Amino acid sequence: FLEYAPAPESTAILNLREQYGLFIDGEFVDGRGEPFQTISPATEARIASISNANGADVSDAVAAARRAYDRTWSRMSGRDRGKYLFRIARLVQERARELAVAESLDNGKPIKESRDVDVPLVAAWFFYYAGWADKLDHAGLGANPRALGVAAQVIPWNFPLLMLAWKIAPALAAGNTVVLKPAETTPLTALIFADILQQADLPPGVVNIVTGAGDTGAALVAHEGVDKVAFTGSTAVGRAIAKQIAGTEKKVTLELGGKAANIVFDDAPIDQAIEGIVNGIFFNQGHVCCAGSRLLVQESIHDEVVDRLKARLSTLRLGDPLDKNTDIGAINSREQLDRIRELSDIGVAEGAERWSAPCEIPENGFWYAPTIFTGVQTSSRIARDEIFGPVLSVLTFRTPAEAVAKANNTPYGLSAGIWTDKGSRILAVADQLRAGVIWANTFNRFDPASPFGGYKESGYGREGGRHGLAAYLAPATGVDRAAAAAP
Ligand code: TXE
Repeated sequence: FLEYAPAPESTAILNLREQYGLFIDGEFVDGRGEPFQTISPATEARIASISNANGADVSDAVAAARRAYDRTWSRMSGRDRGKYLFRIARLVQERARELAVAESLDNGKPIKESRDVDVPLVAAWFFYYAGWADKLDHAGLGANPRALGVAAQVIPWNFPLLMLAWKIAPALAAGNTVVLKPAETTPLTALIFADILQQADLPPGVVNIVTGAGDTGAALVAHEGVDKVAFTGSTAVGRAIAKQIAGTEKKVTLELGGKAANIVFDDAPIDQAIEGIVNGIFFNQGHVCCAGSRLLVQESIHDEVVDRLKARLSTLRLGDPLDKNTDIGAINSREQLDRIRELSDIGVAEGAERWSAPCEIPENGFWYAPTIFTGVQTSSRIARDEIFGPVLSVLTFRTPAEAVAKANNTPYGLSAGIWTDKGSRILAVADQLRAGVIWANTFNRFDPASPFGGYKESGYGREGGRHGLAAYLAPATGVDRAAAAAP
């Protein structure tokens, strides 16, 4: 037998600073608000002090983005913008290890995920949109579409760097400038990314990063100098943002919560399906808006699937996110852990049966063992609310029609999965599902060319692909600025 030898990545590669400033107009500056600490959720140890942007700092950032838009970025050819994006993509690749270690340290996700999934996808997003920068005529909005101007982007903590890439890459390719606010529990990689922007010689003000909590985000979204708002986060905040900007000229895209059904038919390739179910809900500790958090399994194979899931989950290793052997990392914050515990306890109170994988939970930090609920009623909270943690609710169905009805019985509509051997069934079921992204015989696969986004309370607008680019463009009107500015 091979001995299990922990092999943690070292944080020495990070050259961590004691204090991180805001990134405004190409420089790091101190925020005027009270600085806050970012901690490792795996140990609760302090990582660094982070500047807090107040309203005046947000105004400075928006003004810098406006100047950069007027003076440089909107006058530059698409091909030149593309060169900057290619350069950023290559620098992300060169500094991949550092970014992966920083992400796992600050967020709590296993290093093998940040190293093999998050950071490579960040580079892929910049490469993909770099290629679009000089092809905007093909974005589906007719000839010479215009950039919108200054984009305010507010992102969550579950994929800090990847959400940054999803937001910044299409915005810049389309010719917008950006003020981005990372989540307060995970600011670190956005600030290292600012360093990469300096290294890439991106003109000052094209991207500005303001750190802070919800009030910083609210000030940014409300700022009158902003032309476009892109938000990923909770449905509650998404709703508040939509209300706040209703009646203004700002454009908005919202990517909110989810409660995806992962539908497993009795003819599914079962080994593959078990891995897909595990990946669907336990990837990134279930902090995934498109997580397959409701398993809909055909009644005849329910017991077999549940037994096999329990056996598989018993082999997962929970622990140090920087250990390359870790499968399940830390929950991102105490608040999120409390939310998961509360909903999980409600599940028990509502009569479902809870089973948790036999993990040793570290003494410090925020942890939750992979958990499965069986005997779940469709009306129960754990079948309806987004838990956003490593908790799977198992429900059953008998016929494809019942599977579709149950899958759609949710206020959300972000994603879904279908597992079956029959191609015709995949197409028939997919046609009836109200979900923006549908995977067949796989789950949680992402590609920059695929549009991602939801129906119903999962928000509106699409990120990724041509649709994600179009979300940062308007059809040409009057004088063609790009042509007028060209030499
Ligand atoms: O989200 P918030 P939280 C869901 C998930 C989770 C729940 C709460 O169910 O349990 O939301 O998470 C900024 N104006 N998702 O509280 O508050 C905030 O600073 C402008 C799903 O962390 O929505 C952060 O940068 N911005 C989700 C970002 O919004 C505001 C990902 C998200 O935080 C603001 C995260 C305001 N009034 C949570 N208030 C997904 N779709 O992937 C807060 N923010």
